[in-house]
Amino acid sequence: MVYGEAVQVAKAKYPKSVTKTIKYGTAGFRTKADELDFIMYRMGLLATLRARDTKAVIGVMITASHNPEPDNGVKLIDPMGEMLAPAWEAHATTLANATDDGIAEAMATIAKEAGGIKEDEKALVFVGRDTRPSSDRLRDAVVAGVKAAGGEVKDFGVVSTPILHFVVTCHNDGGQYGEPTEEGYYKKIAQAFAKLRVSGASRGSYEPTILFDGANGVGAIMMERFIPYLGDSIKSTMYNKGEGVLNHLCGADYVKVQQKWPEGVPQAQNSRCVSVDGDADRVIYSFIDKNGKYSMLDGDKIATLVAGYFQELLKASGLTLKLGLVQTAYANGASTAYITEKLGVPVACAKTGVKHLHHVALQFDIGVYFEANGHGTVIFSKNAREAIRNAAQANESAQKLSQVMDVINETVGDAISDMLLVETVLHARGWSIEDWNSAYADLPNRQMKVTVADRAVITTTDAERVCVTPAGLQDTINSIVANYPNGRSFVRPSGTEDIVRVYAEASTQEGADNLAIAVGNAVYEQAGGVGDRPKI
Ligand code: G16
Repeated sequence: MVYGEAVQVAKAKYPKSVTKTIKYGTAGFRTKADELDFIMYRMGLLATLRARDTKAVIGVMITASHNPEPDNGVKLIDPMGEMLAPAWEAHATTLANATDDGIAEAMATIAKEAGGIKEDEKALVFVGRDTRPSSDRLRDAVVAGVKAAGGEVKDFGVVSTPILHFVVTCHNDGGQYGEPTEEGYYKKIAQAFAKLRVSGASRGSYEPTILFDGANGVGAIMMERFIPYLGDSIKSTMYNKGEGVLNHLCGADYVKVQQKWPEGVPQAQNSRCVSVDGDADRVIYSFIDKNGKYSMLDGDKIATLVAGYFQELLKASGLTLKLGLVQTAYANGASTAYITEKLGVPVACAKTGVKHLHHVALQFDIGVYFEANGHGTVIFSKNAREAIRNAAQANESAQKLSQVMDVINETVGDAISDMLLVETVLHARGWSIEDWNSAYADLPNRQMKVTVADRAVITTTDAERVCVTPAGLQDTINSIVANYPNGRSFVRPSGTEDIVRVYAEASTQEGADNLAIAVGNAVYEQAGGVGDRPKI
């Protein structure tokens, strides 16, 4: 039988262990690690089909990123480093939900719908994994899936998500974007970064020293390997290198959501602390000023810093390229006002998930896209790339733009490359982190999680800013928000955790906190809350 081996191996080694329907979410499949073996195996099968379909290498990253350590997950990477195409997300869901005996039929249907994928064509899949204890075992399941479908695997071992995206892209474009190895990634970015500070690493109020919070995950390992390539251009002191629990009381998600300094990092005044998440695709800055006041600089602050710098370089170079910024509903209202009113850069809003932001950013020549949680990058159209490279021969600002382009990992949000981009802009401006932070003041905000029996009962529209079901919930939210000056709030089901997220902002922190609690309780009451009532 066609794909018969896929069924046999599934039944013998990776039988389906979960009956509930599962869906390819914001960033692939994500749940408790011990429920994932059969899904990993099936994603190995699917990646092989996709590799044949595209006649290119496909990436499989085993990670649950910001989630707690006992969780795990899988994201598939398309040929040019993009997230898996939407039609294939649907195929992934179909294959994950098939019975063991139904695997062959599901694979045959996918092959047919994709226009006739041949069973015996070559297929190569690149696999990477984070540092979770379960990731090793789940890698074996992915490899078994690829092999059962007749494909081959190149295992990159423990690697960050953005590096896996980079090597997939470089392999598929014949090395144009860079050398398709982990070392190739370090070399390309470090060289571009060093060139931008040949005149000295210190400048004005800028000092090239950072505290690096590795979230006890793969980001710490990647950064430690990266440091020798960076030489004197930046001095990074490493914390949370793996001695503690992954993402626990540290890392980008903790710092952003809790608005707290990461544990394990000394509270040195006026030092830049850089926190990455569990697979190093998000970054958040924070610092404590000379008066002991703590501030956190998130993806909005990064996006506005970067967009402002690009605008300046574009103006100075005389290049007429369309620059734009893409945010989500989580973007702080003050950041959107700053970028549109003060900088005059157009802003678009997309649904949560970098795949959505990336898609919208394609409408600009230079598209800066960032989620407030620190996940994002900058992408350049072919036209922009050529115009910048051509102008770089005779124009200093265009040359800088060209070098900055090489510091950026365009394939996906990348904590380490984004950090070096931020450091580049701060250096160019001679700014301390305090100077950067003073560009605009965030509206006080609060995020909250609410547990409900079935988060699918919540559906949204208008880039997740309006709740459609359960009926009446949006009216309740509107009437609560009306009580808070500068109030704004929305709710949406998470695509990575089994919870509903609540976002609230208002003119005071007390207002934002109370708004979040009130809206959280409305969700609890109207959307089937379970367990404890929401609290901060
Ligand atoms: C993933 C996605 C992000 C998203 C985040 C939270 O991040 O890649 O785009 O913002 O999950 O998503 P949700 O609110 O749907 O749970 P990561 O870093 O965990 O892969």
